[in-house]
Amino acid sequence: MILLISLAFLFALPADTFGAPTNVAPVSGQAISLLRRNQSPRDVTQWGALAKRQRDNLIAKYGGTTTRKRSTGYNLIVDQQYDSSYYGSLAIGTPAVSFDVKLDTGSSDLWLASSSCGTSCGSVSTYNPSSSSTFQNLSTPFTIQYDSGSADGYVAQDTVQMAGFSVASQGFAVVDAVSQALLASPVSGFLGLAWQSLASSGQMPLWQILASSNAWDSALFAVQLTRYKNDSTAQILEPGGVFNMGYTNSSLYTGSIDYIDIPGTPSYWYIPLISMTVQGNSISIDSGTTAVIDTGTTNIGGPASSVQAIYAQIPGSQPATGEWEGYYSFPCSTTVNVELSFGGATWSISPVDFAFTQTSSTVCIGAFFETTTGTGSPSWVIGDTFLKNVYSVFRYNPPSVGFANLSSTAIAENGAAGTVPSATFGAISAAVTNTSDAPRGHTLNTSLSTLLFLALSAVLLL
Ligand SMILES: *[C@@H]1O[C@H](CO)[C@@H](O)[C@H](O)[C@H]1NC(C)=O
Ligand SMILES: *[C@@H]1O[C@H](CO)[C@@H](O)[C@H](O)[C@H]1NC(C)=O
Ligand SMILES: *[C@@H]1O[C@H](CO)[C@@H](O)[C@H](O)[C@H]1NC(C)=O
Ligand SMILES: *[C@@H]1O[C@H](CO)[C@@H](O)[C@H](O)[C@H]1NC(C)=O
Ligand SMILES: *[C@@H]1O[C@H](CO)[C@@H](O)[C@H](O)[C@H]1NC(C)=O
Ligand SMILES: CC(=O)N[C@H]1CO[C@H](CO)[C@@H](O)[C@@H]1O
Repeated sequence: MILLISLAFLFALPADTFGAPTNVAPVSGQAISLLRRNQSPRDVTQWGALAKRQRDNLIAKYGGTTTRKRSTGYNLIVDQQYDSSYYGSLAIGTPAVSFDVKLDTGSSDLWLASSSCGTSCGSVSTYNPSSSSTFQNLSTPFTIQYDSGSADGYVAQDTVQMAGFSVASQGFAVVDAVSQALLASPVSGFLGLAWQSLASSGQMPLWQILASSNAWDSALFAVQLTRYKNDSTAQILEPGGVFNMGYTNSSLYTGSIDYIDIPGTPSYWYIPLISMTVQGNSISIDSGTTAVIDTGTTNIGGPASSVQAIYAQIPGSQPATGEWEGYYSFPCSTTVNVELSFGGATWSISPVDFAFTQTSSTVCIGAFFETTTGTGSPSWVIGDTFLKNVYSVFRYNPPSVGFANLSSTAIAENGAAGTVPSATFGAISAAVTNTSDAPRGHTLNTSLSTLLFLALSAVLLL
């Protein structure tokens, strides 16, 4: 979700827009080793494995021989409320407790609702600092303002695990208050997947620690998002695709990945927006226009003049009113084809995704809405409306965003009844310690102190 941009309707979708739920059948191959959301202390074997890997990492880092250094992992995503939002899961603390978190490439903070958050956090599962032996309070205030609400609390560190990776002393925020309905159960917080420079907490994001510390085979992550909005049997929660960490899964895309570099200092994942056509006709895009690629935004926001030009290509469309201000209505009988280019290949948006929702049997609301961003910020926000149509790759170095066509395997997962993944975290395949901001908040400078800290951790775990 984009910081400080107006998008009021994320959770305003009527739950019954797309039809009544029915039973779904389990699909095989969806499960990875699962631990449910309650307290999940690891057994001795797991601790031993962790200790061994920490030793291996240590040896690798300081020049010895090692069996394994880099790795990959994946987390199954959940599609919440007919493509409105997509979440994954991670585990935090010692003993580790898992939580569902919104996967948001449009922001950079990890935060979780805390056990001291009152009614504003609703009934979601909460993080209890006093139950974690590895919790460290950095005691600095945290506040983040999104397009659709804000969250407040304080900055802390703890061990975070995701998809088989473990980061000791991961900076994150413990949230005591959320201003609006930012959290739709079962989501307990956000996992910001953009760059550290955008982090309200100042902390380096989990993905960036893993990428920069060479924990990953390839310093990138990738996302495939499913489409359920046009499945009349869809439930509130459906399988949402996958979050690949440290690799791309060639079963999920065809052809090559078309990478576009970020044209400046990375903050958001932003790339040039070069051209756009609607029903085959070009929409004028100012040169120098950039777009944020944002898994945390449902739709696509752009400058008013461009959005007007888009709907000018659709006979019978008009500005929508009331709570839909900024959006446009159009006749549902019109099949709208939009194509975008960021400088390389041209990508299409399915007409199904363009038709965001329906307000009557004949009136549809388009997914493109008018928005204004801050001076110097990218003027477009490209959300899930587009991202459901491609396999998206977010690369650390050079900083770039890549897209590829979805494979038939990936497309077959759209609207395919399946089992919703539970909050999960895998066995630890790589452990990373954020050494420059280790416990107690001071900087460990020399390699020696780093070495001692890591060695101590390994010994304590044995
Ligand atoms: C962490 O520090 C903040 C700011 O001093 C404080 O409000 C909060 O209660 C502390 N949390 C815990 C669990 O000690
Ligand atoms: C949903 O839309 C996609 C893309 O156009 C299409 O392939 C699929 O068949 C549709 N599913 C249903 C249930 O209409
Ligand atoms: C790649 O994707 C396919 C299709 O979803 C899946 O069966 C396979 O397990 C995935 N492989 C990895 C390594 O993620
Ligand atoms: C993606 O698929 C479309 C439709 O099949 C095709 O026209 C286009 O060339 C493909 N793009 C790339 C980059 O492979
Ligand atoms: C850390 O210590 C090393 C060697 O003692 C020194 O060369 C380096 O400049 C120090 N770095 C910082 C950031 O203080
Ligand atoms: C090695 C590493 O990832 N260091 C980071 C630890 O966390 C601090 C604060 O977020 C970052 O500034 C460091 O770069």
